Amino acid sequence: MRDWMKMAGIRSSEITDQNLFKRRRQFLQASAAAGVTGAIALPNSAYAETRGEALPEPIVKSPFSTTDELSSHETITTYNNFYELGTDKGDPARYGSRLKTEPWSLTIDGECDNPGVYTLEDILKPHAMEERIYRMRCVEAWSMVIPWNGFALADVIKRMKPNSKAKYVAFETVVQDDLPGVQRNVLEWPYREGLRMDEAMNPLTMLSVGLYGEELLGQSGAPIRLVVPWKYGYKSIKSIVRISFVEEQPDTSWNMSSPREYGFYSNVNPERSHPRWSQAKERRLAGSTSGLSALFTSKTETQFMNGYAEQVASLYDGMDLQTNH
Ligand SMILES: Nc1nc2c(c(=O)[nH]1)N[C@H]1C(S)=C(S)[C@@H](COP(=O)(O)O)O[C@H]1N2
Ligand SMILES: [Mo]
Repeated sequence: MRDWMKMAGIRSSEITDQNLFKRRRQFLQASAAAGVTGAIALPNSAYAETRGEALPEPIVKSPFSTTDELSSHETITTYNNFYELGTDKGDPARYGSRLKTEPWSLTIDGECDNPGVYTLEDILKPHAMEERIYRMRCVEAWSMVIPWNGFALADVIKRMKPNSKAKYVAFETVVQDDLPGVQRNVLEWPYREGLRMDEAMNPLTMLSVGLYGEELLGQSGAPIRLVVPWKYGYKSIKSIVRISFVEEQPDTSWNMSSPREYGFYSNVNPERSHPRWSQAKERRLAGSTSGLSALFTSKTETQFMNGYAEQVASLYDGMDLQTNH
């Protein structure tokens, strides 16, 4: 393994996967050109195969969108973190179709007047579909610009009528035992996340059901996930089956596994280094840069709260953001 790979935090297995992936695609393209059909079992990671169903119109464009250059659909759906599907960046795309998303229900419980088990339809129906182009920043120092489709989490929370004891919102991901990452105990399942009530109610916080006008694929957290653009990527929990209104700060997966590295707040902060990676800079995986070629692009400065400070910094007035990281 070469030093620049180590410095970039890349495992050799990822390189192998990326190469394999490219070769598989070339093979598929070649066999398509040669008119070979049906006889071969297509690998799950075949990018051309994996497109979500088109979302119904209208999709309203949000004023919260950035004008930064978009990441490509291919980059967004083939370079992912979703540990239930495996720990390599290519695993979520490879195994995404194994995630069973129909039927899907969401349990809403805890301190609210309208708890219950809701179907995905129940949750989506009253809300206008938006497109919001957000910068997303992973703690591993790469970032993407993603055209999400969905709506404000606040709109769903209001319908559930949380009571005065509801100080936090806790989220859980589905646990499907046959998923390759779930079988290995890399994290304690279910994957858990949480927000303080005012963070959850902030208009930037969204529930997403699609991207680029298409339903989410398994690797992106189908059928419904959280998107919190001013926090590190791991707060944006995928494939949500439970939302709970709670009085105490909830446990979160990464904080449980490594509290020194991952705090509850997880606001993007270039001035607070993660013990293993500086957070001052990032590699933007946008335009023509894909996951692997981005290693050769230069890093850009990471912005405080990922550039969303104007909208959200006041939520943390008076808090020490080094301690409350
Ligand atoms: N359930 C679940 N949600 C998850 C993760 C995960 O492993 N499991 N990974 C997180 C991390 S570390 C990141 S960076 C983002 C990546 O989202 P993306 O693959 O859509 O870019 O998903 C987050 N949500
Ligand atoms: Mo991440």
